[in-house]
This record gives sequence, C-alpha cells and structure tokens, in this order.
Amino acid sequence: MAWKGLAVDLGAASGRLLAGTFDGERLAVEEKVRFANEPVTVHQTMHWDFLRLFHHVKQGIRRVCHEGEPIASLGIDTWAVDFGLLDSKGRLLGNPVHYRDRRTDGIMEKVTQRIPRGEIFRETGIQFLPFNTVYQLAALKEANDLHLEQADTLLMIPDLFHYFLTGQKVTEYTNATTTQLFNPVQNTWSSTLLKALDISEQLFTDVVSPGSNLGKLMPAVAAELGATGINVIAVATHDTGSAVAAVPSGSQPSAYLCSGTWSLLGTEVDRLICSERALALNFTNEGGVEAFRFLKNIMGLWLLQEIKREWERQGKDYTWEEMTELMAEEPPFLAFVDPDDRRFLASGSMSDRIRNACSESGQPIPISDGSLLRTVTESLAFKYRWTLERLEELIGKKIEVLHMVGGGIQNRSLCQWTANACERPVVAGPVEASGIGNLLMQLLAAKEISSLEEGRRLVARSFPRKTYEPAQTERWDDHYERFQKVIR
Ligand code: ADP
Ligand code: LRH
Repeated sequence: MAWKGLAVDLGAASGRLLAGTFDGERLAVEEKVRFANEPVTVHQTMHWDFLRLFHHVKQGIRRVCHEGEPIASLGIDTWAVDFGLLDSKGRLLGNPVHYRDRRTDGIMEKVTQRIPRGEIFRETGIQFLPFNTVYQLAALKEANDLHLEQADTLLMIPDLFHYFLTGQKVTEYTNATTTQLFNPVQNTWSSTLLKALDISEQLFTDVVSPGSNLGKLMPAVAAELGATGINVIAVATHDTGSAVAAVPSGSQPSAYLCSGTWSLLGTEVDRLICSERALALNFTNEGGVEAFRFLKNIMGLWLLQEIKREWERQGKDYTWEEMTELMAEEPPFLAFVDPDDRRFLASGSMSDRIRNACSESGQPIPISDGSLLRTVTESLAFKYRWTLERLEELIGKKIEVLHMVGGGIQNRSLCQWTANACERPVVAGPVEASGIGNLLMQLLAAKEISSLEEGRRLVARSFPRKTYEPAQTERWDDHYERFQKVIR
C-alpha cells in the first residue's frame, strides 16, 4: 500500500494542508485545505491567531482521516523566529506576537551596543534581522513583560503545534538556529548570549533533529479527530529549511531562490561562513537537514502582497494573474527601489512608500498600477543578481544555475526577469516546495527513502519544472548600474 502523509505549511500568504502519497516511485501531492493566516492587531500589537490556526489544522486532519485512507504521519512548518510562551501548567500565555510587530523597533541596535555584532555572529552564524527571536525577547525584557516573567517554557510556533498535538515540549533544530540564540557548532543554546541578555536558559527545551518522531497524537486529540495511529514528525520546521530540502539541485554548481513572502537566496555549505565580509553583507548560516543554508533574506513578494492588500481595501480586486499581466504591459526600467529598505518591512501603505523611495532617489515616480508593480518586480530581479554576485564572492565559486521554488514561480515575468538580470538559467519548480520538503522528512523518518539526496531525486521526477533562459541580457546589464545606485 502507498505511504501517505500530511504536510501543514503555514506561510504569510496562506496556510495549507497537503496530502502526500508515495508509491515507491513518485510522490504525488494534493492540496486538501487552504486557509488565511492573517495576523490580528489588538491594542496596536500584531498577533498570531494561533488558536484559529490550530483549529484549521485539526479540521484538516479530521477531513483527511474521514476520507478513509490511513495517514502514517504529519509534519508542521512555519516561518522562523516567532514563538509562544507557556506557563508551568503548559498553558499558552497570550497569543504569540508576529515578527512584523513594531515591538522590536530599535532593540537590535541596543543589543548590539552591549554585545558586538561580530561576537553574536561568530556565536550563532545568524544574520542581523531586527525581528530575530533574540530581539523579540530583549524587547520583552525591556518592557518587563509579565508573560515573560511568568513563563516556564518557550516554544517556537511549529513546536507549539507539536506540543498541543502530542504533549511533547521540544524544539526542532532548523528553527532553533533562527533564534540567533543557538550555537550550531556546540549544538546547544548559547549560554554566552543568554547570560549577557539575562534571559533564563530554563525557558529553552531540548533540541531535536529534523526528522525526529515525536510520537502519536495524544489520545484525546486522536479521539476528537477520529484519527488513530498518526505519528507527528518534527520535520525541518522552518519553512525555508523544508523548501531547500525539496530543491531538486543537480550536479551543476547552483543556488536556490525560495520565492514566497520572502525571497531567500543562497546555497548549501558544510561549514559555517562567519567571515568579516559575510558579517558586513549580513549573510546567514541557518541550520538545515544535512548542511547549513548560507543565504541572504530579500524582502520578496511581501511588497506585492501589501500592494494587493491595499488595493483590495480600495475595492480593486486584481487576481495575481491580472497583476502579472498589468505589469508586463508597462515599459521597462522606469525606476528602482532597494527591496530591503527597512521602511518596507512593516505592514501598511506600501504604494506610497515605494513611490516616495523613487522620488527621494531622484527617479521618475511609478504612477500607474502596472508601473508600480513593474518597479517592484524588476527591483527584486536586480536584487537577486546583486545578492548572487556577493554569494559567489563569499563562497569563492561560480553559480551556474538558479533553482527557484515557492509560490512566486507562478509569476512568470518574475522568473524570466530573474534569469535576464542574473544572466543565468532559472529552473523553476516545485511551487509547494516547503510542503514537499516537509513530506520528504516524513518519508525519511518512515525509512521510505534513505537519504535527502534520494528525496531530491524523487522531487525531480515527481514534479514539473520549467527552465527560463536568460534573454535581453545587455539591456538588463545597462540598467543594473542604475539599480546599484539605489542600494545603500
Ligand atoms: P509564503 O512564503 O507565504 O508561503 P507562497 O510561497 O505561497 O508564500 O507564495 C505566495 C506568493 O506567490 C504570493 O504573494 C504571490 O506573489 C505569488 N503568487 C501566488 N500565486 C500566483 C499566481 N497565480 N501568479 C503570480 N504570482 C502568484
Ligand atoms: C520565510 C521565513 C524566512 C525568515 C522569515 C521570518 O517564510 O521563514 O526564512 O527569515 O520567514
């Protein structure tokens, strides 16, 4: 009988539950449920709607189980850095706060005045993003937050789901590394940083490797859902960890570009790269299934998501396809922004912020809807090139191919323009990379496959890919200089 597992992948664009079936030759994936994953703002704090999401996950499990086929296991992945706090009885203290909340404004700067950036980087290998768990905790400390004082245990969001499903309180490794409080060489939480920040080490649990079996659903949950015998696997619970696990990279030197709410561009390395230059360029070494992900965060399709949301509020309901068509009709290279300008990080009025950035840098202002979208998308393609060039410098290798995965590959212009800007072929696919990587770790845990390499070959033969060859490269090259002037 074919193996069957469930992947829960919670992105900012949506939450989805995918059923994976492996017949020994191919992996087939079917989307069972998709639901909104919208933060809720209360008293100016942006929260996860955690219980609603837990409800969606349970409903999804129930639905699939009622279809009749036995499910071997399930795994949950979400974005990194966010966490929930539990009291000594295991009760959730408040709703977890979303990393885009402004509570961390200015905190990273304060922390790095006390502990030099180089020291934090060498200790953790992790890039400086203002919303890393470490700065969220430092913000709570500074505010004398009552929940932090009462807290007995900190669990990252996927681990919180695991706890509510199985009763096990553990932290999965790939996500633990994103806290910027974990030392991946010693494979322990960093006592040095925790002491320096006066954060109790007792809050943190044991760390388990991706692929660990956390046991079956708790009896009460299994009974509620009519679901028996399902193992819960701590997959690579960081969505980027799962996505990169599913990149069907071949033998050519390649980089990946996970294109969703964020764009994560990098490659896999066996050892941490913590050079001064990597620090200066703010590259990161995130823990992966077998290797480290040496990459850089680029603001990604968040910019388009926020524009879309803004337009919806004004009654303009473009679909993603319509938005892609709109921008393709516009003349190219009107103006550029640095997608990673800090002003774009928080949610709200994205069109104005983009137009202001163009105006401040003395460029024409993209007035029409299409030109606004084109400005953002071309800027992303150029930022990918800029990042790829720095990646090559840091690893001392030429990258021949860029593997693009995630929801963003449905935007064909983005894929083609990325190939043009980077002057390299882009191999796009699969779309649901995080969900598929999640399933691969379940297959590994079940010994249905014996290595990640075998899993990647399975992805390559199971899912279609499309290659975009670079075109009009001279034209793109001419405008790259202009783009570089807007990068600070
Ligand atoms: P997340 O990182 O939140 O999981 P996804 O990988 O689901 O995000 O990617 C979502 C993004 O993919 C959307 O914000 C949108 O920009 C893009 N996208 C999704 N569907 C389409 C489509 N049909 N055409 C073009 N772009 C799309
Ligand atoms: C992508 C992602 C990324 C993190 C960010 C918070 O979804 O997990 O790897 O840096 O969200």
